[in-house]
Amino acid sequence: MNDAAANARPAVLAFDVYGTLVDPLRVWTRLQEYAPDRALKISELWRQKQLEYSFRLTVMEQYQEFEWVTARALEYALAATDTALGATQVAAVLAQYDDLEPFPDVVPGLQALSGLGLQMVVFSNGSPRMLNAVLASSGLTGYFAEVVSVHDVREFKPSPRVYRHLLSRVGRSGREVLLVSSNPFDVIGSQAAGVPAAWVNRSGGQFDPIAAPPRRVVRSLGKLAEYLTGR
Ligand code: LAC
Repeated sequence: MNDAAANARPAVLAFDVYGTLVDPLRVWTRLQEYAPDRALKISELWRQKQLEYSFRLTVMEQYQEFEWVTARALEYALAATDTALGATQVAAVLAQYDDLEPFPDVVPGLQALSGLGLQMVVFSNGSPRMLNAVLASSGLTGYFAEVVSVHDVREFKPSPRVYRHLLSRVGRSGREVLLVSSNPFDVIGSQAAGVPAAWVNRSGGQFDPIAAPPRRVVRSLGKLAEYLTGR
């Protein structure tokens, strides 16, 4: 893509959810009640295994809903840290996945982005039920015209099929859409499938060196709004 195309204002912004709009590591607050000495370790391992299982199931062509993947990843994280929780506690921890907090820049950022007149959609590995629940509990539902789930194609990010599904759902070509994600694997997958991406790098994290870093790197959604308005 040449610079003019890369810098053109997109017609659609497609937002990743977990790690971009809401913080999945916040599950540790509930875990803290049950396993205070290792709550953060469990939540990090949980997230890591959740993604690993989604990648592996896609490569094996053995899709399962993200809810199932999330439950199996928690099972692993608890066993790996020698944490024994009862069925009610496990259910309470899993339920917290429907009740995650937005990052502090998300609401002001979405407000600023809403003023730009672009279509805004959600695009996530989450099942439609999970996405509707987490968007409602975090108060974000109203910002988005559509909720696009990979569930429709029964593969997870970063399969190119899911990015093509996004394009077909919004009825646009790749260069008219901008993926907004904090997850480097998502940014790389999107760009590989011909959909430009902006990387929301809140913490100054590292990009994966298996692809060139994106030119659009922002610290917050507010900075993305400034970038898109050329400020
Ligand atoms: C999602 C994962 C990648 O929301 O965070 O799709």
